[in-house]
Amino acid sequence: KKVNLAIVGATGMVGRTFLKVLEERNFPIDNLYLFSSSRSAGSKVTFGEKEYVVEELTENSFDRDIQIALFSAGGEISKKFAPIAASKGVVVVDNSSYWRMNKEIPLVVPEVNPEAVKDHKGIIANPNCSTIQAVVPLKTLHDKYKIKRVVYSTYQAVSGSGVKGVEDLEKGMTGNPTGFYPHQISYNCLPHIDSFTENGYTKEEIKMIDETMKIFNDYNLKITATTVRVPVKNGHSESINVEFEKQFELDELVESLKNTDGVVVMDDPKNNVYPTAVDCNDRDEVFVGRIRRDFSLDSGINLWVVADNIRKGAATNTVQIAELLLSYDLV
Ligand code: 11C
Repeated sequence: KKVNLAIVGATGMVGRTFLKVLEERNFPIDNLYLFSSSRSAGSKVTFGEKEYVVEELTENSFDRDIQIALFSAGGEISKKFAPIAASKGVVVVDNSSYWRMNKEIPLVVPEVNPEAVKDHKGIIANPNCSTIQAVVPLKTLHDKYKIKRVVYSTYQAVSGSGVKGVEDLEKGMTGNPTGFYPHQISYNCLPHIDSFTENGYTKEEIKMIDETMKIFNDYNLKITATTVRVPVKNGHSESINVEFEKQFELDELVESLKNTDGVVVMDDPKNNVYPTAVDCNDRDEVFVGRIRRDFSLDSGINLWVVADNIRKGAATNTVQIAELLLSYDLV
């Protein structure tokens, strides 16, 4: 079965990666429609053998036979246009943060809670990149040992801010920062991703906490987070400290991570083997290393988790959700 598919935000960093991932995975597309703001409308994009002209997104864009739309054009666009598309029978898979915590909207990581897509009412949300890469390995551990508490500390690449973040880092390296970040990002670390909230946490930290609970459908989890922007071009790294209710054998725990869909264990410290952002660039899996017992806890571990935030953290996960729609016969 082939579908007519639309991409909203087709010229952005994630939008372009949607096209790459769709092509690589041979997603069954009949007609493809590409939308952007008026600024990028008219640009030409090649997909497969064909060249497509990007159209300006308008309220009438979905007045045609489209089954699935992948959105990655920011929260305001999703807020306005996802319901318009859904009202016309399109299933929207939305990469923005706008719909994620809405009770009516499934928030899906295919390796973790694929069945949640079945509850969709026209919009499905793709989680934040830093949440996605965390929950893929944590799911196995939660199922086996029941997680009590998680401490997230992240080291996030500038590509998470889009092209402007990458530009500020690259220009900053040659002494000409653009001032996109509130402080110099080159040769620096900023404990500040997204805006600050009343309680002193940033929105990125709150997203990691709230989205993890929603994806696991477990609101008893105790989670805290510190999210940090680092001068890495692409690929988010995370130190994750986990406390369990049950006891575990480390060998068994590592084995179960090795057997987890979408996870690659890279853990051989004697030979300097552990994942790094540079090695994980352009990969779809979540890489886990430095797996070790936390001796300060009754039952707990530390993990180092790395993934390509534009692929598994955004484009690939969104395309995988679209694949679920097809495999469950929901479009
Ligand atoms: C970052 N996680 O690395 C952000 C980017 O909620 O979709 C994605 C923001 C979001 O800056």
